Amino acid sequence: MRQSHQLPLMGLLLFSLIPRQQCEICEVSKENYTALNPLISTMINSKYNKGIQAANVLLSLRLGGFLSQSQDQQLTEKVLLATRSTEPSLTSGQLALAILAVGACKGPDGISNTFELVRNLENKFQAEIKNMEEHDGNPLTNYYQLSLDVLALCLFSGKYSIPEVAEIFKPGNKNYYFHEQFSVDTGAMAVLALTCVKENITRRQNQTDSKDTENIVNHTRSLVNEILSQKTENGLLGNIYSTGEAMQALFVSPTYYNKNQWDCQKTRDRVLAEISQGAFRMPTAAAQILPALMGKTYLDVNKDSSCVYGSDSFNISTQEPVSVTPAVSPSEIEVYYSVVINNQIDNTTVSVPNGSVFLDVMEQAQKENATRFSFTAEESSWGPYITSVQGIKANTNDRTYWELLSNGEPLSQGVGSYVVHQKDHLEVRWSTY
Ligand code: B12
Repeated sequence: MRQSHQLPLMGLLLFSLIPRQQCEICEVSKENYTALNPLISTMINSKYNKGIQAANVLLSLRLGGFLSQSQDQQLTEKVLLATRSTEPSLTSGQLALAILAVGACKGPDGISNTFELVRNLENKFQAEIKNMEEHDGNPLTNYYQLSLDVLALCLFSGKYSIPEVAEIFKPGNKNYYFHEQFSVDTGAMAVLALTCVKENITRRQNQTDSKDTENIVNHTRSLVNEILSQKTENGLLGNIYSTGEAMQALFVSPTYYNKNQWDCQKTRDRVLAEISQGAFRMPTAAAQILPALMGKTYLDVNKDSSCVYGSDSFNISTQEPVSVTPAVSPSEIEVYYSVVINNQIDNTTVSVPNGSVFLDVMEQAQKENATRFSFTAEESSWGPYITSVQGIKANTNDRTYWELLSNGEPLSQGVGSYVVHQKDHLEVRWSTY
């Protein structure tokens, strides 16, 4: 890390960078907490295929203080167990999430076991940077995970270089974009990470080059503006699944935008409406939206305070979210399915039971013709992720993946969640992001 000897000057500069305005957070009021019940029940009652998928959920429920002591213990053990398994090795972002979750507060034993994990994360973060140097700026994973890495290292006293962070997180870097479209989720996570780094510098009067600090501030401002530019008519920031983390980013950066640039209440009310429509049935989706609705952010992770526990008998709503499938429809539906690789197209028509998801269509097509429609999928925190089709594998070093579309439009859900409709034109397309 570079050293500066101009401490008095630095102090002045840093003082001028401290947020002057009180942060405006529009959390759901206590009387309306029942609106959050579907989220909490989705998370508490979910079955996890891989322990690490519980990290997001544990983090979210700990921030809200919704777990009983025994539920907390169970989830923590699950996450810790996953961090110890060597096969498959965790990605840097998975480990960072585990650190945030396990270290979010001190458990009943009064300790948070993150020391070893943080050392391990320092190495994984370096491996991401090395990969970028060797592969045209492409990390092993993505910038969302690099942001999680920096956030966890920053909150848990891990080692990272401030000049390196200032360099990596420059706005305009291709890793903030997929298909040239700004990724609000990624930008939001980067704002949280950069805000933590800046607060650390300020708190410690860290001997950092003032140019690096200034860069971090400017990067944050620019990312906040990009997030705000993705505001939609109905109040969402990006789409429904990026809105929670974008809200967190805007909560922690109130000095970078004017009050009239964001109607926080409108965003919150839209999200509440979507909860009742069943948009957050996936535990990860629920976990990512809950903190913001409680007025919390990942910067509220406090490794020094004891966990707050709720009661075991948390009143989980038994009311099911409104169903999205039409009430009257034939029991079998017909859909068109294509695999598109550059100019080569393989088409078929598949018959599946009404209410089927995209994955059912892919499985049916594969059953009917294994050569043209073979595929592989890996379980992830958002459900099954398509990793290869016809033996062609997605690769982060080349920024390639299998894109999902319906009627020519990219889907905002995965193959395990998207419910197909009669005569849908489904497509998996070999793409570069
Ligand atoms: C990076 C990213 C990608 C990269 C992944 C490759 C890479 N370079 O890492 C790319 C650009 C290829 C991608 C693709 C897709 N993505 Co994406 N992606 C993300 C992002 C920004 C971060 C994921 C991450 O690293 N998480 C942190 C780590 C620790 O968790 P993880 O579970 O181990 O992460 C892995 C999985 O999340 C997986 N993954 C990434 N996207 C998706 C989407 C789905 C549906 C699944 C099952 C898995 C998956 O890749 C990650 C790295 O291995 C998230 C944002 C978010 N809020 O989570 C969106 C997000 C998860 N993606 C989303 C979507 C919709 C997709 C696509 C379906 C888009 C499409 N129309 O094709 C495809 C997946 C298609 C497929 N093959 O199955 C949505 C999912 C919403 C939902 N309800 O299901 C999110 C939330 C973005 C959003 N706000 O809409 N994605």
